[in-house]
Amino acid sequence: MKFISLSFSLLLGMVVQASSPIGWGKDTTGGEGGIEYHVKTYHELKEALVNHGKPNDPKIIYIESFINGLAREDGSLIDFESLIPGYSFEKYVSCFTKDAKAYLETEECQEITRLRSEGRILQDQQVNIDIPPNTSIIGHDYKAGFKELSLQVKNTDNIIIKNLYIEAPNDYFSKFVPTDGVNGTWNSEYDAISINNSTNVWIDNCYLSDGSTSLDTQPIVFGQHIESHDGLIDVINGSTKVTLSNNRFENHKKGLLIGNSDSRKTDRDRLCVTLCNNVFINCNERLPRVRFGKVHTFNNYYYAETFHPAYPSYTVNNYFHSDDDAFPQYFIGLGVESNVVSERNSFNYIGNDDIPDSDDVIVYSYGGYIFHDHQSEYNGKLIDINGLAEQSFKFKVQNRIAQDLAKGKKHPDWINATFTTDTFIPSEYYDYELKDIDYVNDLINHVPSWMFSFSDEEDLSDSEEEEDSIQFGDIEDDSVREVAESDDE
Ligand SMILES: *[C@@H]1O[C@H](CO)[C@@H](O)[C@H](O)[C@H]1NC(C)=O
Ligand SMILES: *[C@@H]1O[C@H](CO)[C@@H](O)[C@H](O)[C@H]1NC(C)=O
Ligand SMILES: *[C@@H]1O[C@H](CO)[C@@H](O)[C@H](O)[C@H]1NC(C)=O
Ligand SMILES: *[C@@H]1O[C@H](CO)[C@@H](O)[C@H](O)[C@H]1NC(C)=O
Ligand SMILES: *[C@@H]1O[C@H](CO)[C@@H](O)[C@H](O)[C@H]1NC(C)=O
Ligand SMILES: CC(=O)N[C@H]1CO[C@H](CO)[C@@H](O)[C@@H]1O
Repeated sequence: MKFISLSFSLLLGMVVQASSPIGWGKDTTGGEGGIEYHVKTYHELKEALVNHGKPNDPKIIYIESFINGLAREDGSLIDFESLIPGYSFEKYVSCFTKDAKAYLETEECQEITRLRSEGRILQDQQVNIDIPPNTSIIGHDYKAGFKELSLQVKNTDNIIIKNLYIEAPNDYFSKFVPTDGVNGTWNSEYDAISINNSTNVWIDNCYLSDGSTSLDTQPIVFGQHIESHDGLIDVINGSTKVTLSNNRFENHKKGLLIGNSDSRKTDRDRLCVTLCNNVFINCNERLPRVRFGKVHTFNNYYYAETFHPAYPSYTVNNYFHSDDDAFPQYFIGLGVESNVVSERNSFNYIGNDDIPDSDDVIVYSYGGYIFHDHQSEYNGKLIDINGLAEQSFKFKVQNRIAQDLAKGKKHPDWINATFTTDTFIPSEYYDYELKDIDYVNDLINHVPSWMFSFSDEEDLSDSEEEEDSIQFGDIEDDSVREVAESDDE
């Protein structure tokens, strides 16, 4: 949180929150004109979503507390293990061989597997919450937000989520996959926000992070901290017309996934997403990682460190030196059939003597070859980012040819493709204005706006938008730290 403590005195030039989105999500209106609800508990939130039996009608739900998705109707918190007699996480861990290379298929361990799938269903039911069409969910004061909740923007249309403090939910049934990478990997389910088969979605002015359960607070098992989080925001399965703006993403591994399968050809001509005015701090990868989609990322501020204690960022060039079975970190990931435009972003990557910074953090190709950068900077300098993307694609082609030969696999179609900067042209689809790079570098002092707006409600009502109905309580100088620590309800 060091940026925040540095910058609280800077109130000048507050980012004015537009009342309608820029970019692919421009037609989103959410619950505009609908019934307004004010909710404090998980139960009240679920009731408001039902909207008196008309869930699809417009509704605006103001969140007035830090809602915990583990809360039952009576307010007590659910503990999944206690609901599954005979199961414990320790027993699961003891079902692996000492070298963690294999799961034991003894009768007892098969029973543990069965109990885990029971637990999975319980957690799905508890933490997944479906958002019906025509809904706005808006934080009403600086403590408003969610933890242990997975917002399911699924089979739906026209959704606004804004002004919220959101901690990534934890999977209580994280899975160790010995074959994932050389040393195996902990994998988890539950995204903070999953956008699945949905259209017209705007996520604005939110703060998303691992919060109080950052990776370094988790136990080390099989040589690695248990990664109990999945993505912050996934946009998948035919979803399209999405704008993510004015958000801060911090301290998290898997950021934004746009398209989750190389074989889902129905995602062609979908997955159109705009990212603008966002801040990414110490998020390791997927900012975003794109398959199929037409994605426009402009005026975003990116920052990562090679030496961060919980979320160190390593690339092929400064750490792995090969991408065989490694998981290099990167800002923008170009996957299958992706078409990505990057404009005037500020990419910042800080190294030390052991692991220096390396410009290959900016863009990493997973077989994507359609990319254009226009006027972005790396550590304060204009560099040839298109050249880096081309290099990364060529490197991937070479590696993939070698890997396919070794494994006797068929090459994917992109193996014969030629890198091109001939992308889609965003202005053919919507109007937008590029801000200068100084403005982008200053976003860390302004985004999301409520972190920086203390008790000065004047500032908000002055912004002439419909925001004046929102009351941001008495926010004091250390409000952000308070938000981050108020996790024990
Ligand atoms: C959303 O609300 C609009 C306006 O009330 C309505 O026409 C539309 O059918 C609603 N969408 C869905 C999926 O019900
Ligand atoms: C996708 O969402 C639409 C509503 O927007 C729904 O009609 C359709 O059935 C959904 N598709 C699937 C496979 O669930
Ligand atoms: C795998 O584990 C070994 C031993 O702990 C470690 O030296 C190596 O860096 C790890 N490799 C990766 C890719 O994490
Ligand atoms: C997306 O929605 C489909 C249809 O409801 C479902 O089968 C699938 O599991 C969902 N995907 C994810 C990753 O949640
Ligand atoms: C790539 O091009 C070569 C030579 O034209 C061809 O033999 C091969 O089938 C192509 N591979 C793919 C995956 O398209
Ligand atoms: C639009 C789209 O791709 N929909 C798919 C979402 O996922 C379900 C389940 O996998 C498929 O049946 C749909 O076709």
